[in-house]
Amino acid sequence: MPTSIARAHTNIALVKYWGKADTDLIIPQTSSLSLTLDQFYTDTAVTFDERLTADQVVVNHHPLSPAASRKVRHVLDLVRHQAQTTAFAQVTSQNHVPTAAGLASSASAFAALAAAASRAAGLTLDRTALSRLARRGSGSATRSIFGGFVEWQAGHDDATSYAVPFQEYVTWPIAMVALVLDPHRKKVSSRQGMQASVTTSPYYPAWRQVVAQDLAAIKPAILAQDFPTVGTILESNAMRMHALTLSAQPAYSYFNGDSLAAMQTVRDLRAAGTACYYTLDAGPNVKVFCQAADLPTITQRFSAQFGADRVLVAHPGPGVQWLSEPLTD
Ligand code: 2P0
Repeated sequence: MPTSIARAHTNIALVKYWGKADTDLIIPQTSSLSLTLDQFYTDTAVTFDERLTADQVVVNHHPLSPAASRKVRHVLDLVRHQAQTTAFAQVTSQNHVPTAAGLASSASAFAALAAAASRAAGLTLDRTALSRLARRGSGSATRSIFGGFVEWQAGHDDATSYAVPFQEYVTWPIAMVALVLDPHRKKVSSRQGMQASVTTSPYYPAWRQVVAQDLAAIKPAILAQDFPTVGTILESNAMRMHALTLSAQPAYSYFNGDSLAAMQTVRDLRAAGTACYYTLDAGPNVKVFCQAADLPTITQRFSAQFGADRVLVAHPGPGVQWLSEPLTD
């Protein structure tokens, strides 16, 4: 069967997904809203081949063990079921998320896998179906099918839980500065962490209300390009998500000392008149939401604090696309 190659970009949640209602189908407790980023992406090539005796998954030139490729094989099984084939697949993936960045690649990885694997198996899925398929690999991948501002509508079952574009083509001159504060793998995976928060944090019911309010408030602010309102919402939403880690039993945290220092620098920049706001995911790396005109001030400040090689700049990026060229490094 022919090889299909797809590219998908990472996304940063402005209103976070932190908890599942269904852990098998990856149905979230709440909806969420993200911005797809242009700088960080994954290219994935998939070929189904009757001669293979098992799925073979190679990421950044390294073959994955069967244990490490479990989530990938789960998505391949779903594709095989839909396409009514039993052929195993060769999957070759290149992450163009800077290797030491410690930025989440599961969103781009599973979105690219869903697009490449479905087409390689002869399926023609629309973007809603692709979003549902990507969701079965990793929740945040649901949103990376689309570009720009994207809402993952929680739904209540497999058919109703998928992402929709909120504003796919972004003309607003905004940027996201990613600070690489720790390149290592996180100790508590998102999957473990969010489940611990759902089952043990007494604040979880309040989080559901926070998300509903933040989604309702951030959407008109995005459309109005109201930078302080969007920034204020995304910063407080991130802090309230992280309150679910500190309030779990046992408590855990994704912050390190540099995360706290970077947050303080954002507050200092704001106090000095440069509007910018921070957000963090399930790791210590801080992302700073800013206006493009302020990039020189902001990148200089963080380069002085952490080193220029730890300061990466991204802008709004596109949705999933298929490529005709073979993968390159
Ligand atoms: C998000 N994160 O909305 C949130 C905010 C991290 C913090 O989605 O278990 O890798 O595969 O569904 O998508 C990261 O969790 O978790 C995540 P699974 P995922 O982007």
